[in-house]
Amino acid sequence: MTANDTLFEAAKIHIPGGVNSPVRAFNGVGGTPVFIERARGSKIYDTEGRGYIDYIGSWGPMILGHSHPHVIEAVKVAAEDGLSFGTPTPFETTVADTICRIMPSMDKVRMTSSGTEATMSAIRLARGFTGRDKIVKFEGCYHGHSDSLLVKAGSGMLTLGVPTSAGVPADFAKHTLTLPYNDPEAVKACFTEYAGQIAAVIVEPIAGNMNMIIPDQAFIDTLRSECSSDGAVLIFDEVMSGFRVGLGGAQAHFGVTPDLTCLGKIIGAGLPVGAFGGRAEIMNCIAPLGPVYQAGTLSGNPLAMRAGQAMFELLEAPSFYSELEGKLDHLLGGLKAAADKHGVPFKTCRLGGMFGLFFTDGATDNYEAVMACNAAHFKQFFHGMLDRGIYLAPSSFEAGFISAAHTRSDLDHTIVAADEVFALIASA
Ligand code: HOZ
Repeated sequence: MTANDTLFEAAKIHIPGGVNSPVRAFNGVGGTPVFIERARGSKIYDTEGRGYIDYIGSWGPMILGHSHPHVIEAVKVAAEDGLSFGTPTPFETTVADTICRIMPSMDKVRMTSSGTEATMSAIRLARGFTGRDKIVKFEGCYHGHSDSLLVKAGSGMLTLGVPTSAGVPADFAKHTLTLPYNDPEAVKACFTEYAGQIAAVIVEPIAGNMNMIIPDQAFIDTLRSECSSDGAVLIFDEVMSGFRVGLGGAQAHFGVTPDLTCLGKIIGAGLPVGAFGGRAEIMNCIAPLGPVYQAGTLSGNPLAMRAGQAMFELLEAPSFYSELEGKLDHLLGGLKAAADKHGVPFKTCRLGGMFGLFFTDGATDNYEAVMACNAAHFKQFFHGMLDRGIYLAPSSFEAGFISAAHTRSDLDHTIVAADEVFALIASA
């Protein structure tokens, strides 16, 4: 038994499954999760000091790379000033101003402690604003783990093969209408059937919880037009795509203005935080201004706010995102060439610093297509890469992330490792 195995056995005694979030458990790929002790730049290190080139980046927020000195300094200064006050702070205002400037769809924004709280609160707000109960979500999209959103969900739910959770009362789930992703006709038909009853449509405008899908412009445009004509609230869940696919997120990419936007861990540079914001008319319905209650002692935590503001200062550098894209073009081009060399069906996609890997030569544009990818090839690829010091998400349903700290040498090392692993897959 390795030292890492021993850690996992110890963790399982008092932590269900040994993990505090299911996608960490390696259920989708088999084997023992690697216990990480520290991280710097593009790398994370296990308890025996072995380094891995990290393409998860704490599921998105480490866009500058781990332990970036500018962010760490901000956190150190903030920690000296106190960890939590439960009062307003000037730092919340600074971050709110920054977010609303970068994403002009938001007149106002409310901080939370996680993306789950952001989406849960946005749904409640949409229901309170419209006086309607039904919400629309899409198959394979994951919006955190509040009850009404755990229906046909992605991420860990897909990894575990249980897209609808036990413990969600049928009375809650009956208000959630689930439609196929990237299908404008299904959206139109739903609004015809449920005209005047839909409070909100919530969508990952770039899906990152069923691998990565960049939907058609027509799908996003249809969401906007149907919500506008029916009086429903359009909610973009940009917990994964926000500030990752580009500074202005998916809404800037598509040129579509949602009514509400949900953000997550990236706005605290990796510290626990989330946010939701949007049109003033809707946001003014939240307590203390309006009747929709929403609260949190740790919301807008001063460490998270000061870390986030430090990160935003660097994200706004003119070439920040084009450099990420250049790195991903090199990486994904190299992976694709290696797969082709060995005859392994393989495709990639990317936007900004976010990417998807698909073991298929078929379609990759909706939930069914992703489910049809070769899961056995992914497992072999994941473990082969892990053995070679490359850390990918332990599920074929999660998007990958690159950071500003990834070097050309990291990328080339990854391509060389992939070449070896594709050769093994081809010979199996
Ligand atoms: N599901 C998120 C990533 N797609 C966060 C990871 C988690 O659930 O722990």
